[in-house]
Amino acid sequence: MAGRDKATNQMEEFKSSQGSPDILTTGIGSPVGNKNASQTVGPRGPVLLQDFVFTDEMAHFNRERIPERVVHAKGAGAFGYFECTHDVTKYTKLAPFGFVGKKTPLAVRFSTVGGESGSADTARDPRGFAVKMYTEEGNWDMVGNNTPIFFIRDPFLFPSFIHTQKRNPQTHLKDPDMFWDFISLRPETAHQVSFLFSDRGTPNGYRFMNGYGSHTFKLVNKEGKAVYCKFHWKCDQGIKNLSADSAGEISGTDPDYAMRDLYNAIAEGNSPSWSLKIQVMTYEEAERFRWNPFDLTKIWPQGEFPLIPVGRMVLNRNPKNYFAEVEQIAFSPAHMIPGVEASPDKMLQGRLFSYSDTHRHRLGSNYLQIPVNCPYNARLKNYQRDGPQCVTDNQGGAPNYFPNSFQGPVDDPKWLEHMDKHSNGQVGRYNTADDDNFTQVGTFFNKVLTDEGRENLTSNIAGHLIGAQEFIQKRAIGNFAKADPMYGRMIQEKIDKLKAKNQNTSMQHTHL
Ligand code: HDE
Repeated sequence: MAGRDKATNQMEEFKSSQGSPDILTTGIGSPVGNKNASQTVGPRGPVLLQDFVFTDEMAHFNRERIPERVVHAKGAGAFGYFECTHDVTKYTKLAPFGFVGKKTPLAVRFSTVGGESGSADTARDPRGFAVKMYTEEGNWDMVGNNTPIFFIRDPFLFPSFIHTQKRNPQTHLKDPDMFWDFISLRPETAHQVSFLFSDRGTPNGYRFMNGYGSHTFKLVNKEGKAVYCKFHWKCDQGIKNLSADSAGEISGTDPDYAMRDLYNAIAEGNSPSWSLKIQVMTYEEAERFRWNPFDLTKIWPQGEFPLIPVGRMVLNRNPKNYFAEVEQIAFSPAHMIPGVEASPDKMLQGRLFSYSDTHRHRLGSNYLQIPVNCPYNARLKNYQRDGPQCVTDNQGGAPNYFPNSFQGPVDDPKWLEHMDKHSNGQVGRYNTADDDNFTQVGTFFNKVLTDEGRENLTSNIAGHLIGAQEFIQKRAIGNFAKADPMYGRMIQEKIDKLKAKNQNTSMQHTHL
């Protein structure tokens, strides 16, 4: 129909792709005679237990929901390919980077973090940027965000941090005291909070933002030599952000704004793309670097570690079914393939455990058999068998134990991981709370942001922080001031103005 966008017109498009309707069946495939009436004794009921047509439908409906993701619950997915455009084989043997021109199919899921699966797309929040490449050496996931850094540097703090971003346990409301209490007690959050409250905290949909692997990873080449690396997905559409006001307005008028925008762009053949670049640091450079190169609250300056081009990702297919291909897609930083390995980054190490664990809870222990998760470009052969909802041939009559004398799959030392040396550090619980929390925040405030950016950042923080109690406000402002006294001052001034304004309004109300 004229004037309707592709997303709005999806039902109509389905209709035109069909000839006549198929015959309706139950779950066992048996044809159904009447879909409008349950089987009853007489026209007024009761309903018969023998009515499998009805109970089959109702029992399935009762089980439709699976747990939503504990974070990143609201998201949009798309499919496409990665094309290698530059030779980086001196750094890595990663299959998708095998030769210039090589194409690898992939899936992407973009998301917000804190809101539930029905929440608004334009909320101030980091955006998830998760990529799954289906390579011949297995599925490789890069589960990143649209920011190169994160709030914390020890994974043990993550559950608490997320609790403060979600709902108060009694009121079930978002709680500014909880949010700013945690943020101000853990000053390593200052860098990411500064990104979040700048205009970058409200990107204009998913097509106009960068993505980052964020962590430090290890790349390993064919000769077994390793370097450290950071991944950057540079948006070919250019960066576009929403102002705080328009983000707020859109969350009321079209809470699914980002999802709709991505769907329509792809459906109209307007495929968005991102260029993949890497930064590389040798082991020797890592030893000498003035910051901990494995600290996720910090970036590697591009002046010292320049971006090296690798390839391009193009998204050109929408999901055919949201639940099957997006709700059930299961990303994990632990899904790595030869050529990329974990660095000592504590946050990455914590995530290596967490994701598969949540998938086993959310999707079941055979989650890797779900079509969108299965490594369809690789030859999957192993000794894993059975479990709930096994939907493959369960590897037929192949031996289910190792070692065996019956041609079961064998390991090959050529695929061994890179052997790392770890310095003989002492086992302990190391407090990293004061590991230079402010130098890079100062650089962001002074050098990266424009005057307008600084204004927006400080008014966005003030507008949110004013909801917290005064002692929390003071502590938070004290932290920002450590990055730059002007940063703290600008927030304080805006809070004072807001307070005066609120007081005036309440006085006017008392006069009425
Ligand atoms: Fe996640 N995160 N995360 N995260 N994360 C999840 O996994 C977790 C972190 C990110 O579209 C969960 O499947 C821990 C950083 C994305 O399906 C969960 C820690 C970055 C997605 C989880 C972090 C991310 C998730 C929830 C700290 C960017 C959505 C459901 C140690 C570099 C992926 C799920 C998708 C999802 C745990 C921190 C990105 C619970 C423990 C840092 C894009 O497993």
